[in-house]
Amino acid sequence: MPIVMDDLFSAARVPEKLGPGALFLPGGAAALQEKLMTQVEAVLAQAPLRQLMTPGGRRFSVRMTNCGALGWHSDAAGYRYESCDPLSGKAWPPMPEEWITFAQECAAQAGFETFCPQACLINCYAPGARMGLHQDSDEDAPESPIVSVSLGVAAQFLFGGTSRTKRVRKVSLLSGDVVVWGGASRFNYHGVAPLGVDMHPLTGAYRWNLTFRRVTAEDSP
Ligand code: MD3
Ligand code: FE
Repeated sequence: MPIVMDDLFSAARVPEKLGPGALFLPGGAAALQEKLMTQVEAVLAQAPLRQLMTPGGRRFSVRMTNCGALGWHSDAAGYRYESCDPLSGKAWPPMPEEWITFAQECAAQAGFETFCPQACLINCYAPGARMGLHQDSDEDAPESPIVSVSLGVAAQFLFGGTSRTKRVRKVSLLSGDVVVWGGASRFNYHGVAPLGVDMHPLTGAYRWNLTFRRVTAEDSP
């Protein structure tokens, strides 16, 4: 048998269920990438990227900011969502209406028809930046998925199981890829391998990730 592309590179670039409630939509945001990056720049003008501290006093290698009614924050006091940016004391920039609609369309494709995100966490990876294996458990909306959009330099995403010791699957996330993480996969361990030295026409050496999150129960305001 001849060897084909998929033997050398792992996965076909077609929609795929990565686990229960987890739907990979390769290129799901491909047509929106440039617009999204322009809108990210507008958010940064109001709420610049910052290197947060873990409660244990270590620095995240990823730089972050948020838009939406709530934003994720970390410092010595712990991980939490805040309605104002602790840097400025002002409300986070609003989430663009198109972002909300797009995140809802993605969630609906995975069967989450009532998703209404309150926060968009914006992560920026420079070469070498990484995110260790963790669970996202600072939200009080376990029924709601998280929708993630990757932009720029490709990364190896690590998708683990419900315990830290379960084996992890590596998934390449390219610019424009979308993943919906809900249902029984909502609390799976996950992380991002150190970003390589690479270039992307849209973002230069950087990778951006947008995660759309419900923080309080879906039937709350
Ligand atoms: C799987 N960000 O911000 S997004 C994070 O690429 C985070 O910046 C990564 O993990 C990034 O917390 C990964 C993909 C993601 C987000 C939430 C998940 C995957 C998930 C929740 C459960 C399982
Ligand atoms: Fe996470």
